[in-house]
Amino acid sequence: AARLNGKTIVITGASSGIGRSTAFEFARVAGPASQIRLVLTARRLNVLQDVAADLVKQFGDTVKVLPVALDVSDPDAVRGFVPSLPEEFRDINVLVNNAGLAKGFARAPGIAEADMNTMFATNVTGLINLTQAVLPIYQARPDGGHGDIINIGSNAGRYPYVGGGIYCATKAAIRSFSESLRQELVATRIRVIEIDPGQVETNFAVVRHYGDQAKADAIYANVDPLEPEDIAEVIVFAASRRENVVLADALIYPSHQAGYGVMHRK
Ligand code: NDP
Ligand code: 8X3
Repeated sequence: AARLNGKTIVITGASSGIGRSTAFEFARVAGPASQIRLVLTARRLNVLQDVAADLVKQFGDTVKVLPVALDVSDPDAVRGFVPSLPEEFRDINVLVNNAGLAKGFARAPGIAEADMNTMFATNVTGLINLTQAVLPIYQARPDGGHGDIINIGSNAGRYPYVGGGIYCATKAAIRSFSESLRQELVATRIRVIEIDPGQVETNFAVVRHYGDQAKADAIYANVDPLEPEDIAEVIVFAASRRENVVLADALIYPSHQAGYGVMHRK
């Protein structure tokens, strides 16, 4: 898509799952002459370097890829992120706020404070801090500003469930922040886009179960979940619309899901 030509795209949580797939989808849709720049961020730099190498292997060096270690839950790291970018990667056009996680299924009053803090610091304050770090770049452009903020929420942000008190609250907070931000920026060309996936098979369930692969596998047993590519396609579709088109909000389920617990099991 020519609309992506020359763009600099920052993806958080690009070492796995939806974020990783989104990097490949941007490269695929933009095409070989597009000269897009991808800034891939996550905590695990070595994994990002492997993703970058795979991208170059698949798409050649027409896609410029920069892996950067960034823990979004660390406000100082987020503050230092934009100034630390090499100049050719600093003129950001698209920010995909994808890094996020759930920890456990505990119910109050049994919710571990550390889990609560990790979820809020990553999913909410991390996302907001990075958005605030990037917005001035957008606002320096004509017409009040240009650029895309793409926030990955969840069906969990719309329909809270038992054992999801904190995770659901973080995703509801993203939804609320996205809505406010879109209103605050209405006089600009800055697009605020929220993508809310239902069940996607990624490393998400392993992380939620503190690394217990068997419990994670049970979540995806006898269902037909989305693949990360399915969400990546919608993210890149939203970013490659005509500038006056804002895909403000999308809820994406696999066909056998119609709510958190509303799941057809085979
Ligand atoms: P994965 O666990 O596969 O990927 C999560 C990514 O986030 C990893 O790249 C991880 O990288 C990164 N990450 C985690 N913590 C931090 C941090 N503090 N700083 C920077 N990066 C971090 O899961 P998904 O791809 O499924 O998750 C992506 C997003 O999609 C999340 O926001 C999740 O809430 C959301 N989502 C997922 C759904 C699902 O069913 N899978 C459904 C709805 C929404 P690293 O460990 O290297 O830092
Ligand atoms: C992750 C999806 O439904 O497991 O956001 O909370 S869910």
